[in-house]
Amino acid sequence: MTSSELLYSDPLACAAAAAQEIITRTGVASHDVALVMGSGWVSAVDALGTPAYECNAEELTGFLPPTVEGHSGKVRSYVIEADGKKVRALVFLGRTHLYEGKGVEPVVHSVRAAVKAGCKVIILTNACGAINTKFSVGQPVLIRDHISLTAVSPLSGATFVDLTDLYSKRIREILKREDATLDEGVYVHWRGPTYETPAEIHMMRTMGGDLVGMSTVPEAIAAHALGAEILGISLVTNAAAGVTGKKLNHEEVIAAGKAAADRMGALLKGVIPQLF
Ligand code: 8IG
Repeated sequence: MTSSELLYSDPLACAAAAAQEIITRTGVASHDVALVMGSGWVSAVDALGTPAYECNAEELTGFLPPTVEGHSGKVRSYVIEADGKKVRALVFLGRTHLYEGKGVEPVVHSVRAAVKAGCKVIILTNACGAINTKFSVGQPVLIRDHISLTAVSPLSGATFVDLTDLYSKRIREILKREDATLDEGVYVHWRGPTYETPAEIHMMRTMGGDLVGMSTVPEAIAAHALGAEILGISLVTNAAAGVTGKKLNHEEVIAAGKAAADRMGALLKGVIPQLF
């Protein structure tokens, strides 16, 4: 069976195989935390120092080659030391999205592999549009909760998973203690690859959505279902459709992300050891 066939026929076995490869290649029996770096967040990992290990994600079982600009498709292992603690961090530079049309399995494969490789905390970062006008471009926002508008779940079968504390309140409080300027919001998951119409943004605002993007939600659900604690951080890179009257442009979105990434990298580095 090819690695891609295994991904679709037995996704958890595929994740376990990838985890074993990560353990063997890094020589780290158990990582503590995984970070998934979305658009614009890739440079935030510079704050984590020099990686102890790096490979191309596609060398590992079940990982697809990257397709989106700003997503480099690397897997790295870092040692983060602070307060006398030594934390092992697994970092995924880039992710697979639902809009790529390959189904949900490749979207959640990295976080499943991370949990199987020992990670107890999964940090999901993304770039998003702001529905709520209190958020400005370049602002990082903690995800407090989500609304899924894709009708897609990474889970199937009679597994009725509780999502009342999906985005860990414990972790959000630690981040807000470290940086009192951090605000929180409800993230709406939109399949894409189209951005929303202004009418759809109006609908999302009416529903209670603050932020909108095309990632994070399936990964949060899949990792939580395997027992991990989740932190989601969205970097606002544009006002959502119809909010300013301007059209949305992917290049602008990438540029706005880079500007704020350094600050977030330093924040994450300081906070990660406190989570354990
Ligand atoms: I960055 O305005 C980014 N990603 N759906 N809408 C959706 N995804 C996004 C947006 C946006 N901005």
